[in-house]
Amino acid sequence: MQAVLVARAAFSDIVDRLRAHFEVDDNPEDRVLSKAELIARLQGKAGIFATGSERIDAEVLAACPQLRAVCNMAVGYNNIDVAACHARGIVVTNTPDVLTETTADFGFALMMAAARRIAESEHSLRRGEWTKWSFDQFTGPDVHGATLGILGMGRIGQAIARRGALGFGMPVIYHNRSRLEPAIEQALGARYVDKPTLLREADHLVLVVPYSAASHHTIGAAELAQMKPTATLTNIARGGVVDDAALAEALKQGRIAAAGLDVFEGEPKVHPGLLAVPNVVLTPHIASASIATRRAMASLAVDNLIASLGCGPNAGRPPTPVPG
Ligand code: 8YV
Repeated sequence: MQAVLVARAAFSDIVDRLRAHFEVDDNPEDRVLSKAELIARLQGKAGIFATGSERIDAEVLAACPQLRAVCNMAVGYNNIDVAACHARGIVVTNTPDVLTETTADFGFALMMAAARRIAESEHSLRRGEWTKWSFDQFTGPDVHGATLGILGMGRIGQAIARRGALGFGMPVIYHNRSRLEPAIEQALGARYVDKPTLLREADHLVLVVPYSAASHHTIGAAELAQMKPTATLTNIARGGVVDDAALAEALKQGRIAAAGLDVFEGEPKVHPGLLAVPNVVLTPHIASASIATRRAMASLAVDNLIASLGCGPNAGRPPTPVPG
């Protein structure tokens, strides 16, 4: 029987489906595995159910020659050296689609929380600072009718565009590696613009681009300087897409109004400059964390692992492989 590693303790009823096909090391103590521990635990394993946090790089692959499948419970796969996996004939899978709407909900919520100062005002209330109503207390920019800017117009970007255009009457502008089909643009009411225009015109800018060397620090000091001082920035993409130090400084100086961040460079550590400013809403990478969606992601990762290792009804045809 082939053996697999479930890198973090996931829903036991879903992980149990693996036991029909494999010997399962399900990391019951739910330890976050260091690279050395990951390599040690992967010895003799044909596959891994990864969570997006484990770095599966050339060093890990070289040390784990029996590995045949790397199945991420995440739509992003920047934790995996896909080219190195494919060069060794290792199948890589991710979990697209099942998290799109939930993640878009959260991105929108984070944008609204930043604009309407929900976390900042709640913290103030808890500190006992609400002594009287005042006309300008915690005022912020409107969301409805404001221009929604989206950087990265994949599935999640489009789901955010739909929310903004249809629910909140927002003109939508976007920038993406490739332009959408005119029919899709029309259905979303979204206008393609270049990046400088996006930065200049967005009232609320939401980042949904995958992380890669090319998207590293896509938003840094120079880009923040081009944004409106009344604008908000929301990052539900990946830490590293934004230069967190530059953003902390821009928020401190009031160069933009506010930010909503679910992802951070070096998470779970958060840049101290971000922790020190009030005009940012910080959440611990939970954009996909609805109960139903996390279960759907785990289930798809399990289906991928079973099929990638030649078992089950879809043997050899995992539902959502990462293309080469
Ligand atoms: C996950 C994510 O929660 O899907 C992704 O790319 O960032 C999140 O939905 C995280 O990667 C852990 O699986």
